[in-house]
Amino acid sequence: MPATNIVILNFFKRATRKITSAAKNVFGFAGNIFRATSHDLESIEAALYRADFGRDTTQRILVAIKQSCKSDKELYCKKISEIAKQVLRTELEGAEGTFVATGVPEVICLVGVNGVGKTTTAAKLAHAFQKNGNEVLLGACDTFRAAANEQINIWAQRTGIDIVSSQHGADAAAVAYDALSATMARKKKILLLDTAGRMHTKSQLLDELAKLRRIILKKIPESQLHAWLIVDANNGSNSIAQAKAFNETFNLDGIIITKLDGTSRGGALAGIYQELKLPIFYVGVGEQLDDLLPFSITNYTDALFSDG
Ligand SMILES: Nc1nc2c(ncn2[C@@H]2O[C@H](COP(=O)(O)OP(=O)(O)OP(=O)(O)O)[C@@H](O)[C@H]2O)c(=O)[nH]1
Ligand SMILES: [Mg+2]
Repeated sequence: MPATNIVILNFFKRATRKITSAAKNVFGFAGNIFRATSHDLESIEAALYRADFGRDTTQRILVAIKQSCKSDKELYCKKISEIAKQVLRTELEGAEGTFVATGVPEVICLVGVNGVGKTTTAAKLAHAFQKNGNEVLLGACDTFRAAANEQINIWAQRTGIDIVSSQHGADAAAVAYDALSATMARKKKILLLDTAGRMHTKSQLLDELAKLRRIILKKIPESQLHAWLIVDANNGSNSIAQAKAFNETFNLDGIIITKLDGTSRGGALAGIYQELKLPIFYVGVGEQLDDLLPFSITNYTDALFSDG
């Protein structure tokens, strides 16, 4: 079957407003520093580190600013913002993820450490896919946390999306298998699996994910199984270690960054991409169903370096 782009979500009107407000937290202060001290590289450097840009990106931005300073002694905040924006855009080249379906059903497994927003993102994605005309089923594979089942079932009810869940303590891989069987029987296009939060340092918990993966691959080809790491923007560069550990277990093929609406560390996104080179499909910008935006380099960098 030829590859069909099944996800073209047009959220851009909301994107600009939402990410701009996220960016005020991230870079409101940096914008001010740029404005007030246009030649004070130390302040600019400190601001970049505070926003969690990490050493490499920070240094590349500083080098670019210094080079421009040589030829232009009267750099204004706006110009510094433009230089930083340009560096960041280059760093993020290729980071915009586009989800392409190679067959039916596609299975997307959401993984990540505790509390990053997996369940909320599962609901948001299900809602967005469904709105786009793709029939979805939710699989409640967090059988570990007592209230998890109830939480995702409430989302399923609110969105009117089919769900397969089991008892607290059940085998998560068995739930995934049942959910996949139901997806096929009901001819749904996408199965979204919510999984339990697990520390990336606990190999036993990661082994459970490996089992889930093996079970799914008994029924569908590898090209139809996706694993997206959910990363909380507030975790900053710690997410890189998480991503590496999850990647070893589950061959990650994408990332979603949540909580960009309330973070002062949004700069870590660049470092995460540099390190992993995994496409960023969406960003979460709030707790409601529609607070999920396709990742856009232009919107993100504009917002980070806006002086508003
Ligand atoms: N502000 C904001 N809050 C979010 C976002 N995504 C999720 N949350 C909130 O983060 C908290 C945790 O979200 P969950 O979806 O339960 O996270 P989880 O990864 O499933 O948690 P565990 O299953 O316990 O590992 C909830 O209060 C969500 O409403 C986001 O993009 N922005
Ligand atoms: Mg959860």
